[in-house]
Amino acid sequence: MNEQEALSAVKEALKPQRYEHTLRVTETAEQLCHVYGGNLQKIRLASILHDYAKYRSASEMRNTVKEEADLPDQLLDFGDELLHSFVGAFYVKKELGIADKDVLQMIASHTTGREQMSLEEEIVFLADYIEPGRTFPGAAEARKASKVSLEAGCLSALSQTITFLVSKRISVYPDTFAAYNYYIMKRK
Ligand code: DGI
Ligand code: FE
Ligand code: FE
Repeated sequence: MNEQEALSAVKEALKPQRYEHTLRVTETAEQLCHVYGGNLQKIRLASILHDYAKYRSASEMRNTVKEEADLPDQLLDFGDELLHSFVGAFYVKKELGIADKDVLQMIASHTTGREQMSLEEEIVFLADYIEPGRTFPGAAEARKASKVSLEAGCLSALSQTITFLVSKRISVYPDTFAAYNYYIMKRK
């Protein structure tokens, strides 16, 4: 599947606002790639497809998790908001025929992050958080940190996500904590 085909597929799957977000994530990821390196073609394809499952119903995604051995059952115990990343990678493979493991991994980890993300995963994870349409308090801090290093950017995004979830008394997925700890321990 080439970029144009991926763009048509997501345009069909997403609402206009979400499609615009997707384009901004792709542009932001490309800019990060120019600074930090990585495979631009894979980064762009994963960015285009990262929110492919955003509007699938929670019940459909939960059923997919139950049926697919590759998707961890513990996903069912955390908020349905995070399902679209893990399940999205599965749908993109099954429905769009994307076989590239690096691209699928970038989609799967874009919401929670994880320990030892690849350079490309870090870029998509961060671009999703700092794209210019993100106006929440804290996006500016993460943008600033992203100019220092990819690790600093990811740490900023992760710590702010955890703080946000805790303030709303929402459960935090273990990968999110693991990613946060990973970047804290990697510092200095
Ligand atoms: O899909 P986007 O809106 O572009 O952004 P995203 O993929 O980062 O999804 C954001 C949502 O995911 C938001 O509702 C918070 C939720 N989320 C992120 N990390 C976690 C989480 N929810 C839970 N329960 N646990 C997490 O660790
Ligand atoms: Fe998302
Ligand atoms: Fe997104």
